[in-house]
Amino acid sequence: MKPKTCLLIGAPMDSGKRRDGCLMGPDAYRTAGLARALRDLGLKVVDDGNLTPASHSPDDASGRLHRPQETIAWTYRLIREAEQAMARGLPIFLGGDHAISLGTVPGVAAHAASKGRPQFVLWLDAHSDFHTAETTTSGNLHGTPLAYATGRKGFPGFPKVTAPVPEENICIIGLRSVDPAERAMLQDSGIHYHDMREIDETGIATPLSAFLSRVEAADGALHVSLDVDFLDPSIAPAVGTTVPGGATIREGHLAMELICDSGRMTSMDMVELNPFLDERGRTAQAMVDLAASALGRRVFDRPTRSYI
Ligand code: 6HN
Ligand code: MN
Ligand code: MN
Ligand code: MN
Repeated sequence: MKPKTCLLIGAPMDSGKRRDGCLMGPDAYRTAGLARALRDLGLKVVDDGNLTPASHSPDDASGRLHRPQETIAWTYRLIREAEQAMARGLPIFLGGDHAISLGTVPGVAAHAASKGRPQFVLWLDAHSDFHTAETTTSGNLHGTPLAYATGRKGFPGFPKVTAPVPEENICIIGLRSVDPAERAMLQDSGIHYHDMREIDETGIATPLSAFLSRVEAADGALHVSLDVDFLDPSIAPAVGTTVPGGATIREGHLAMELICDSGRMTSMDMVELNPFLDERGRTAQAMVDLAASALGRRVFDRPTRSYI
């Protein structure tokens, strides 16, 4: 069998929030040995280098939103790159802040739609990122990509989302910081969401396996969006939006191992790493190790099992 080709696509986007540093993310993953870790698994790895945003007019500091023009320009560029990359392999988008998903998710979903395949999204995050550009109270657009990908209104100036992801095809796991407007919209949506209390009570395998079974049953494509702050800050300090009470390193790996076993993952984001806040690279390393688990690293092979 031909080895799977993983495409490393750097998106050093830093405009989705006010604290600078995520632009160093892609190179921190490279320094932590992402390509080597994946090649050691027998995968083919192509590093596409780093993207730049489309040309755009300069942002000024007057508006409610933080750097909207730059973010829109990145969104245009990433939608196109993501759609094209899907024809070449399994793209791993190296953020950059989570605003990169304004482009990556609609881009991969457009590709799936062109193949007549349903797109699913797994959002591993302390936050739901379900604001629109109109409901955000912080003005930080990294808090909005999931709403945009579902085709919600409230994103003036952004490209039209041609293949909105159906809400029922989205699962969020890891929640522990959700703003009031997001909560109201989530509760009113078809999205499957699981907070850390639920993970404490049932374990992470229960909701994740149920979701992966639905992806399988629909023969869907699966995009995994992994925010550093899904993990507990004690093991992943290099993120601007730490929230205590996150996933343990084993919960993170079990999630990745189940994703790998499902054989469904077709694209991935690794987002919000701020290497400026890291401690001797340990957060970058933890994220690289998780990506390796998602793509096949394990101690023992296990017989394929059915979920639920
Ligand atoms: N992230 N809900 C907060 C906001 O500013 O809208 C936090 C967003 C965090 C964004 O997780 O990528
Ligand atoms: Mn996020
Ligand atoms: Mn987050
Ligand atoms: Mn559910």
